[in-house]
Amino acid sequence: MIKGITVTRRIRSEAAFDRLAGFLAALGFEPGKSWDDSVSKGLPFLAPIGNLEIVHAAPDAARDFGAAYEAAEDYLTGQPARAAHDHIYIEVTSLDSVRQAAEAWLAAHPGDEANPLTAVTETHWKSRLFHATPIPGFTLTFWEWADPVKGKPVAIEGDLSAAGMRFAIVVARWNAVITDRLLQGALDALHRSGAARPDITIVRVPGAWEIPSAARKLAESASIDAVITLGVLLRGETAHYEAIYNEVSRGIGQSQQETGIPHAFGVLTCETLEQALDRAGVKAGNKGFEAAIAAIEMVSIHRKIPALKAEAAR
Ligand code: DLZ
Repeated sequence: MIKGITVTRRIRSEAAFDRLAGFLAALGFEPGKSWDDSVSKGLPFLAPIGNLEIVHAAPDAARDFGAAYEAAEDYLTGQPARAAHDHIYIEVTSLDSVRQAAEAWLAAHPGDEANPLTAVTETHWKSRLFHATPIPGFTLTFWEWADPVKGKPVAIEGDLSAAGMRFAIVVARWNAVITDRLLQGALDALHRSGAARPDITIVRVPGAWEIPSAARKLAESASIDAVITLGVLLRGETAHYEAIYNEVSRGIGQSQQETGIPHAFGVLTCETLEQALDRAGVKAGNKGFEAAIAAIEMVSIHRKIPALKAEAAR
């Protein structure tokens, strides 16, 4: 099985070796495990992705590579490089920042190369590049795609605008001193994100145990886009705490899965009242606010996924 690729370059003087190592480290390469024996020494520089690419190019393909490339020699033989692509390409993000870092390093460490850095130029393959020659005869090409998301997975993410979305908030009355704060946090998030008052239905239930049943009824009503569940279970004060908690979380999860309506989970499980207060806006954020934001994001994601499917089908 193929496991990895190592490209080696023999650097003739130790001073040049050290200079190159400093340059590569300054540009963000992660140094690998070095070795040193009586004959030679080596220092790998790692990149997250590597590949072996074979290239066939027309004789004038050197046009993209410019004077620095033309001057480059084969590192092993010291002879002029023969093929335009016999070269190390380093793909980067933020090419201009990498060039700035290279320029700063080369200014601070002047070497023998008169023009160690070329300007950034565009290529015929929809990318931009520059060449760096930190030691004579050793040119590296740094490049990036002109389209910054090319080749990268584009994540689908929900927007945080709640305008036009309908929400139900199911809130337990048990431990109301806490759940009221969770409710205020959730309403704050919804209103700040653009939800309209008539689009928010609040349902109060006796305790956390009753949340799944009300949530399910609302989710099945076809009149809402997401349910936000709010409650507090205190371990010290709740008989059969584990059993109640398991059933509440299972019921909310089941309702979400079986109805397809997003259910945000804002049921706190705490050791003490003080801990619950901290999570309801005193010290550790407001979990009601966070649950409402999650609900908005999930509605947005649900709306985007069918649109993507339709786009893919076209
Ligand atoms: C009974 C009970 C207990 C002991 N503790 C809590 C709690 O910490 N948090 C909560 O939301 N509800 C609690 N309840 C009430 C139950 O959830 C339920 O409302 C009642 O058992 C009635 O079915």
